[in-house]
Amino acid sequence: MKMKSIIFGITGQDGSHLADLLLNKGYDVIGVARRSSVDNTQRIKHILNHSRFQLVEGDITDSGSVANVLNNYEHVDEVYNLAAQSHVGTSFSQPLLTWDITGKGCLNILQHIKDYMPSTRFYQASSSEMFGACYDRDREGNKYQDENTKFLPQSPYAIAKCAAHHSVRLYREAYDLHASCGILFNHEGPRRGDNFVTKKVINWLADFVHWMCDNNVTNTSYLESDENYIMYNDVTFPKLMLGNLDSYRDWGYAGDYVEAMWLMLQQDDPDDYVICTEKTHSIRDLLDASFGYFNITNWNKYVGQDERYYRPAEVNYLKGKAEKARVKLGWTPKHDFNSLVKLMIEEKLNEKLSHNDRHIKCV
Ligand code: NAP
Ligand code: G4F
Repeated sequence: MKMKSIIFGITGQDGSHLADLLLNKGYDVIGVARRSSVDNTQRIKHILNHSRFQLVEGDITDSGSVANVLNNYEHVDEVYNLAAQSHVGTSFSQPLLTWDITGKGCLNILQHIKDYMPSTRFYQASSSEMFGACYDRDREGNKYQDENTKFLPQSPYAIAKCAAHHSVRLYREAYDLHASCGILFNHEGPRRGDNFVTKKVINWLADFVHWMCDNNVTNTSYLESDENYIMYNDVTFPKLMLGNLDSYRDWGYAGDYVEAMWLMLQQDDPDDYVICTEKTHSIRDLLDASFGYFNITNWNKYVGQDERYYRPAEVNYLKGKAEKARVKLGWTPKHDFNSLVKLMIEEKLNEKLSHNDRHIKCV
């Protein structure tokens, strides 16, 4: 029998990858997108006309809207809640909005499932941000987080995610719902939002190498820099401005991680799983790897730091342990950090080439 799924957060990075995966598996997919004054379907353009895909309007902060969407379909097998105000920095300037979307939004969906569709399986997008300042140590003294690590959230975003996470656990235990949480560590890719650090660095680099080409800069040693700009003769290019360079993240590829979401809902019993690569890298490592792709070793000359990009509280160290997912789901990531950076750079360069029909000959 054909499977039917509903994805909240369809227009986001993960929503688009999950839709690709489910359509490939033969599912009917209903994607829920909120009303927007501009087109927000960039990441799902390629499936908009798919015969088994349907896009509907809905907002998870509005319980009536959630009910309208869910009531419209019979025999829904799986509901995935990927919708969130997902930017940690933004959650400090918009904490209440973040709470409404990222925390309460999940409860709006859960409550409806409990009351009207209790046999539908539910996935919640939990986050490694929930660990915040907490980690455990293995026998060798190495820090890690897994399903047993305590939560000590360091942002309004993480607090909202903890509330949603505990709501799912409670509804699973109290009402016997098949509801699972994926505690996903950072995952990226070409569809990543522009204001997350990986994509920000790679977008800037692609523009920078094009600027060098356009100005016939054949050797970076000809470049000068001041606090804000990179200079070549009388032309300038703005430096890459970042915040904290000393935090560590466990970065994986989004395309690999949506497979784990689906696997969680195929298990007989619902549960929570950490999904990660088990490797960690600092923002400095990210700069080494991405500038290194273009053989630029001294990125310090091109990168500045700006207070605006620091957060009032930081998560300094994330490195997961995915043993449970490996053993129970049979899940392992296919991409590592270096292949992820390469993939993101090459996709970005291809995109620029197809837009501008230009060649990067000087790097
Ligand atoms: P994303 O690109 O920011 O996508 C978030 C999605 O939520 C977008 O489709 C957005 O719509 C939608 N949304 C926001 N507010 C909404 C509302 N009120 N009603 C309905 N939809 C709304 O995030 P992502 O990277 O795909 O992440 C997916 C989920 O996993 C999120 O819950 C995120 O917090 C969580 N997560 C992500 C990571 C990661 O590293 N990517 C790690 C752990 C957990 P618009 O397009 O209109 O903004
Ligand atoms: O790329 P980020 O904004 O991701 P962050 O804060 O780790 O959150 C992402 O991963 C979470 C999972 O752990 C998700 F739940 C969440 O939804 C999101 O997808 O920042 C990564 C690190 C931070 O330490 C930040 O302070 O990079 C640092 N950073 C330094 N300069 C910067 C910048 N981050 C951003 N966004 N922009 C900067 O200029």
